[in-house]
Amino acid sequence: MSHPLLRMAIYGLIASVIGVVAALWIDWFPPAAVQEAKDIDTLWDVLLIVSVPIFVLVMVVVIYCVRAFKARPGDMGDGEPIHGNTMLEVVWVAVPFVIVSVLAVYGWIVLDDIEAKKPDRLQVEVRGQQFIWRYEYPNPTGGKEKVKSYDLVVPTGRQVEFNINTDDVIHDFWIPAFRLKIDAVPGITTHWRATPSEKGSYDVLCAELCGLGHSTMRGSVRVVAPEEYDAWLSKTAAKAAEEG
Ligand SMILES: [Cu+2]
Repeated sequence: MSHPLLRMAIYGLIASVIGVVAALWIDWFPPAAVQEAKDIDTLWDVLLIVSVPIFVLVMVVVIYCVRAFKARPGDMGDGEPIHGNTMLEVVWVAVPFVIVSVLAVYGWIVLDDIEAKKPDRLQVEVRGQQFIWRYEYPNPTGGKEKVKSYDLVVPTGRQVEFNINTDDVIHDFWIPAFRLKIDAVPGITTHWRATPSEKGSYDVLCAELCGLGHSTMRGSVRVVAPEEYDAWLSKTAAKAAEEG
């Protein structure tokens, strides 16, 4: 029990267990509103489970070294010369390499999975401008003219593809309840896809500092039943036609 390595291992284990439990207990995200959220939240939990013990390991070694090797009062001598430890260096390069590689592959698989395009997906154009979001929907009558609105309304059970543009500076289209965000960059169109599953109203935010009004660049998305979406779209299209 008195061997420093054993003590460090025991303290580290206890701190890791407490840290992982605390990290998993925290509600990091708002309630989820899309099917993809489950995989994303699981990925997040796995990252926490892997990274908390690594943080604890580093802190335990640092705290131990600070306590065990601090200079005694009046000790003006240099530390012992060290020539390195090849085995240790191989281990501390190889282990992180394996951990990061495995997590990268896992993250890539999840991203590939949730981004898979569904053939019947709904295309919604998103345009950012200082300091508001605008949206364009496919015309319900099949016409070329898009239906424009400042409201974001999407149906449940159907993949939505957001095609994101900006009229001025860089913004970032973020719906925390959908777990996804991407920059709106002048001159290019960026995308993300999600399948709304829970009816309700959720925040839409700009996640890129875009000017003085950045903090006011927020709105909401309404997730509704497919029939309600169709009715809303027809009404909005009719109103737009009326106004010319
Ligand atoms: Cu913005």
